[in-house]
Amino acid sequence: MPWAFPFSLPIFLPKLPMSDAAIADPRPYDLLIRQARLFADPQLAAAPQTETLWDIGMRDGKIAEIEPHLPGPATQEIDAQGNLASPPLVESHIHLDSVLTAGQPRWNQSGTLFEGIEIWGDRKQSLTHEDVKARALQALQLQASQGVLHVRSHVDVSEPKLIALQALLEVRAQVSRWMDLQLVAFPQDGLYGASQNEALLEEALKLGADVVGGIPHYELTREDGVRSVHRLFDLAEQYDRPLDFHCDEIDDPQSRFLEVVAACALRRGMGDRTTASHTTAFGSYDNGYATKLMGLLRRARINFIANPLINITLQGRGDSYPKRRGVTRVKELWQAGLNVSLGHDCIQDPWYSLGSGNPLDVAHMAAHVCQMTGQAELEACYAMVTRNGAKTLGIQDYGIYRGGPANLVLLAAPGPREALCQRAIATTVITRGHCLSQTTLPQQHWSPPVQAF
Ligand code: 17E
Ligand code: FE2
Repeated sequence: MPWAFPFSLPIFLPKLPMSDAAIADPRPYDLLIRQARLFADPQLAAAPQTETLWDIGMRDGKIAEIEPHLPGPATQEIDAQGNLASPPLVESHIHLDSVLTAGQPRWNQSGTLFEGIEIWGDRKQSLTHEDVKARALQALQLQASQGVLHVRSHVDVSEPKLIALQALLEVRAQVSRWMDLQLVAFPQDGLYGASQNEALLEEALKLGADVVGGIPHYELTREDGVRSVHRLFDLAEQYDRPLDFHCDEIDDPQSRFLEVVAACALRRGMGDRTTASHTTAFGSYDNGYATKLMGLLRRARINFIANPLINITLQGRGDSYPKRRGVTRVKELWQAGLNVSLGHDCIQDPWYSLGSGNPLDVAHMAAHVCQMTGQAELEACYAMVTRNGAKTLGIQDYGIYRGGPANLVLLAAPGPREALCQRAIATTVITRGHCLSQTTLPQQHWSPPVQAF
């Protein structure tokens, strides 16, 4: 049961004719979506229901009714024309402080993580509050217009003035009416890479960072890496925050910090609040060790985030042929029933000069790199940019159900496979019952020649 949903939400049961709630509240709906296709499970399970189309009435930022036909009236109506109404897309891993800086001050020639960290080290010398805010807002708007309403961003806190963090705390407040943004205090240069970094990370937590970050594979020694994991779990307990590590993002099969993270999570009972991001070395471990590790992961039940767009390009740069794919064992983790989501990681920055901000691009790449092309596998890839991300981010009220938050995206596709295939346009994005973004489909005029020349 790879897509079992471990926390329960109210079950959406259509009622006919009209429900008590509709009779009890005679006010017009603020927004009424007509003729939408819905997932059979409000939390998004496998396939959408194919037969019935639904009207979704929204009032006061909540979903008031879901029925095959709602009489209205409504202040605003949108015809979904049989397309999919999906819970919002979830961006579970991005670096908003570095977005849209590709080529500044220079391009990444080797294409490696390490050259990226060096270039970012130079670029962050010239960070300003306004620079970070403007780029982050542009990226969030780009993502929201493509259906993303929940974002977890890492913020480099190994910069002595914490400029990026201060700016992103303001951005978090500024977007809070339409976007749910979490900030991870991420020590890019290592918790022990410079003497002030540990104190800076703690300061970031005091200032309001939501999540404790780490990068054990980049610490100066293996011992420092292990020590950093223990220290970060201590801080997470002290400040009551979840954890999200950049973990084993390297081709080195000897990089084994995932076992340290999983063991700490298991011993402290923090599995569902712990996330291992990237874990690309897991794709390089031999099967003997990987099998033993999988047993620990099943017990620890931590969350995983893969970033296939980035890691298919960053990793394997030292290989000739055969060349590794550099992505963690997504399919096997999913088959083991563990929670895996997918992140964009970068939008045009020192690590990746491409990036549209669309999670459907990420899921599309995962389907290829992880060879998840069967029907259920494609639906799983879709779940990895929606509800699995919501679980990692700890979002309690995720899904389209009566009484739930009026957050959804209409995609120009009838189901998840088609959405991935076409990277379907998000024609309407609704946040808290408000229509945040609408995109019209491109018009094509097709006119074959009437005679051969
Ligand atoms: N920093 C890091 O350590 N790894 C990454 N993939 C990015 C930033 C984007
Ligand atoms: Fe990352």
